[in-house]
Amino acid sequence: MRKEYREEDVSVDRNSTKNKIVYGGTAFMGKYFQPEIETASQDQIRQWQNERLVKQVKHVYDNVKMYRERMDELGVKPEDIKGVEDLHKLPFTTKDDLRDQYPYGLLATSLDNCVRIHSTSGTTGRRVVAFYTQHDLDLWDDCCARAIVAAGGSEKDVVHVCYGYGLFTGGSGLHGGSHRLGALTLPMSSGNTDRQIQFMTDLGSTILCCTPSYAAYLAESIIERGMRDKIKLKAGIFGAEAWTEEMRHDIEKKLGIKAYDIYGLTEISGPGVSFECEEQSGMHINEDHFIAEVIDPKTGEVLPDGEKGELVFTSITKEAFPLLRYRTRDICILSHKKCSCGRTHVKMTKPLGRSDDMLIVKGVNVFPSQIESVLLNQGYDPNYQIVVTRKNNSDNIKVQVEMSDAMVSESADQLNAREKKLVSGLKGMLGILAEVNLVVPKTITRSEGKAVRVIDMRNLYENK
Ligand code: DLL
Repeated sequence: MRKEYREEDVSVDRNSTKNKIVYGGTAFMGKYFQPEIETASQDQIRQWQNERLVKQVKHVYDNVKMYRERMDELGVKPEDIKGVEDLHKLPFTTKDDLRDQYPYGLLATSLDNCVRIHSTSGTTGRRVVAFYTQHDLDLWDDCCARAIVAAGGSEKDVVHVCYGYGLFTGGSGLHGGSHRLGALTLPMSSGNTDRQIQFMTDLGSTILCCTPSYAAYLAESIIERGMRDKIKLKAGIFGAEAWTEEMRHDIEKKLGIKAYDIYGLTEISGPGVSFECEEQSGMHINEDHFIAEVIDPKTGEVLPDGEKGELVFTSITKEAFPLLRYRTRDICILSHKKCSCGRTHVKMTKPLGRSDDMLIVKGVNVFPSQIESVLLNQGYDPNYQIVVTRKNNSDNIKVQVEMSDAMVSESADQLNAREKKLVSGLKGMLGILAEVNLVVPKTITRSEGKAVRVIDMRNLYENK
């Protein structure tokens, strides 16, 4: 049934990606990975979106009970959706929906057709899992290949991927994009900085893919080891967490490269939902696969271009895990202004904040509620504060927890043991190491309104 997408997909000949990409008689020599898509007229993009949305809505209505029920409740039938102008009639999807439907509730195809699963970091009881058919992976690879080419990449490059591999989408996403492009791919995964630098110098890595904080750390380590003139890097593709322009300039200067942003989320596929081009001002959203809206997070009202609000995506080509109007909680601004790179797809700003309380610490998504559940499970009251700092480009998370009155009289050994137990509980829940300090009762300032649970001292989001 999903064959239609394959026939109508506008894509370059898969076998020709080792060759020059020729468009309109001009050899772009890799300026775009899929020029006919990336530079299509906005009318053409709208037409693809209309056609694909109509099919997608029917697909989810026929195959996903939750969407069928939601649409029935709203009195919307698939036939009512004739194109993007009807998008607002469809229900939103939230992360809670994904948790509630864990694991198979939102699967829109038979499990036999799926070839891959990814999952978001964080381990609150029910995780968020996303499924992919081979076709979904192919389209995701295309998106990441577009990002690599936009960063100046070609089949001649050595793409050093040190995003984590595994359930996290970072490693597999950029890896797939690099393969699709025909570049030489170094599947390094994260960690082991000495080995990263050794491979980078021995094998002449030219494009670095990792989180911006790891890129900054690598840059420092390379300089410390006196290896700066041994590396051949020319570009970096950094994302998965917020980073500032200052950080970009710092990394660019230290490594002598151009640093490009890349955005994405597991629920929608992974990295490559949008990516930066040579202008380095905003990320082009792959609109042939994802329809983007910006809404007022409080009212759900759709906002016009240029207004700041919560980013919402509808995936229009996904087979296995298609989401309608998924609320990302990322605060952004969209712009259809002409871009000097020639790409026509709408641009989003870097995320300017979140409309929920999710933190990204050491690349891992952390919700204060996860921390709270560990504390409560170990018999503490919910009087705590989370302090996040960044030193030498490395994140540190500290949780201050109030003792009960009875605990105050315990010995230092007993309290140490308590702290250790909390550290290990948090490691199990979050997957990262958090420092824990037990503090005397009533130390943590009580709030008259919403409790201030998180003090994030990193200032990651620029004020716009
Ligand atoms: O972080 C996917 C990814 C991997 C993107 C590698 C880019 C590079 P999740 O773990 O599901 O997926 O986290 C998604 O991370 O909603 C944003 O809040 C944040 N995020 C992702 N990219 C950026 C970015 C991956 N470039 C969540 N700038 C998203 C700021 C980002 N925040």
